[in-house]
Amino acid sequence: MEIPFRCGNVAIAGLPNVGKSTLLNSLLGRKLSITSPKPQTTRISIKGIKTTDSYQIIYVDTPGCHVGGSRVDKLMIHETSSAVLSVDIVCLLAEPTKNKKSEMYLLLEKIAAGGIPTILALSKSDIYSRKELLDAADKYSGFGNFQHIIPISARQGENIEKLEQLIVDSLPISQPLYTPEQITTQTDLFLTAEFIREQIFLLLHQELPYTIFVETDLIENTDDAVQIDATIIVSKENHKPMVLGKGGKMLKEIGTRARKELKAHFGKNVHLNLWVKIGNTEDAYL
Ligand SMILES: Nc1nc2c(ncn2[C@@H]2O[C@H](COP(=O)(O)OP(=O)(O)OP(=O)(O)O)[C@@H](O)[C@H]2O)c(=O)[nH]1
Ligand SMILES: [Mg+2]
Repeated sequence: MEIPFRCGNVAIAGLPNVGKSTLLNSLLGRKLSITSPKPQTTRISIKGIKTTDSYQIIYVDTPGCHVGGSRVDKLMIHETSSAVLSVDIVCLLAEPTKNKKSEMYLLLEKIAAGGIPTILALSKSDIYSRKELLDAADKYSGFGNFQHIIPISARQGENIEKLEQLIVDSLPISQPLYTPEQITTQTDLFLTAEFIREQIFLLLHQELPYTIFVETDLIENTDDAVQIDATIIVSKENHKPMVLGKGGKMLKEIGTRARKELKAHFGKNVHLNLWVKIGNTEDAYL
């Protein structure tokens, strides 16, 4: 008997910094979504598509669910809420011991309201003891009606294939929605700006990265190289020298590191020109 093709949307949801984007990249086997040790790195939902001969999974990496008062916080909550209500399966990520209860409840409430089958993945299993993982599984089983609870480590690749199999088993029988070559619905303009923003998150300290927006101005693809022009937009005059660094050293470092990521993404040499300008960044994601 022929095995029917399965296809569906899967939201990767959870509180900030639990490892959602790292998991997406691990599931896809390539870097698509930016990651950093700072919470609230992901700002809008990112789709990553995995296609095999028998299934297609459209993963939706969501912004960490954080209850804050700013417009960006509200937008991020809206993104995550609509994602967990509009998919076939939710993969809820939680660190065994570090979750802020009120925010976790809010997220669980939203998921429960959708009545969508949910798999709970206990993340970063490489840094927790067996006892902590077992206790967490026990604690969370009382929180919601999970189809499965599974410990994973996206960093070390532990249980990633198993998690994918659990997802595949729950996918609806359906024809693929995208061609096998399509790995995302995000544009190269967006991904390029994200790869640059990632280095800003990794290199600049405290609150500065949260007030910065990156815009890709130009991508020119030739046979052997990609020419990219991008602008880093800062909201305040005094942020400019921080991004530039002494003698332009910081901007150079951001560019060097981003170029490495962009080279891997485009699969060819990248010439990157970066500018810094002052502008309105508050409405950048609205
Ligand atoms: N030890 C360990 N660290 C991990 C693992 N997965 C992610 N991390 C680290 O956790 C931090 C946050 O990872 P992200 O993937 O950016 O987390 P996120 O949930 O997407 O965060 P937001 O987008 O800000 O909500 C990074 O420093 C990752 O390297 C893991 O399996 N083990
Ligand atoms: Mg993220």
